[in-house]
Amino acid sequence: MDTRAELGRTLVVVPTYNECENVESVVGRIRATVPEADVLVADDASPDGTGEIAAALARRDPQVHVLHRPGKAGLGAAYIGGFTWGLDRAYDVLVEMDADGSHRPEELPALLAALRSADLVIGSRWVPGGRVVNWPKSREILSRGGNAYTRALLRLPVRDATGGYRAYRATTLKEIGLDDVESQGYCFQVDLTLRTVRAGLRVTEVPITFVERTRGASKMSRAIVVEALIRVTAWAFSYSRKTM
Ligand SMILES: Nc1nc2c(ncn2[C@@H]2O[C@H](COP(=O)(O)OP(=O)(O)O)[C@@H](O)[C@H]2O)c(=O)[nH]1
Ligand SMILES: [Mg+2]
Repeated sequence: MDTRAELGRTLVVVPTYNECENVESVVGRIRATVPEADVLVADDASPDGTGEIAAALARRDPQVHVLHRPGKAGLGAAYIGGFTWGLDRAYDVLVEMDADGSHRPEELPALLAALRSADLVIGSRWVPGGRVVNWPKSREILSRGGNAYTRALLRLPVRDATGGYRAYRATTLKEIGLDDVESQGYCFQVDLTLRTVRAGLRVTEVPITFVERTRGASKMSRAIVVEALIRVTAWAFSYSRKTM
């Protein structure tokens, strides 16, 4: 499907930290599935050489780019860097996609199709039709529980506010503003969802099949979970004070 006519130019931002076994495969799958879209690998100076592999891919393909960042600064900072790079170059659609194969590039056309009548599309594990493959029960409980807590406290009309497979219109990112976003892991996703909803913009969830990585290691940590818990709770209280 050619999305250019209605949506304009698309940039898929893929953050990487030690994804040497995954980066070539995910970039190849994106390019094969959505050939009109450009790809930006946002690498935090991965010690395993991911940045150099991405640079070699970029030399072979003018639609692949690399943002070499100085060191590991978290997922949120990598996305802000990637989005800023894309907005500076006048892309109309900015996509978030993990490098580890969890977010299947083959599902990107469905996200982009939904963006025609939305300002943010979230690839969702927790709407009917969404699934998770190869997750231990503990990760599922954490994600479902975290999302239930977030939805209840922040009154977000979204089932998968922590999901990181997303398509934003450039206009959405400009309107919500990225300069003062400090949150990192899952919290980054909730932060941008909250900003989009509070700006009165349209958020749509599209069911996805999330496939846990088979190569490389997860960077999820206790600190990322604790950060999300603290910030979500703090946002709920600061907002209710403001609206009282
Ligand atoms: N640039 C950058 N990418 C990161 C960082 N932390 C995680 N990532 C990437 O973000 C994506 C999701 O991370 P992952 O470890 O799979 O988290 P999980 O899916 O929650 O277990 C992967 O593509 C990672 O390589 C970071 O600090 N910097
Ligand atoms: Mg992952």
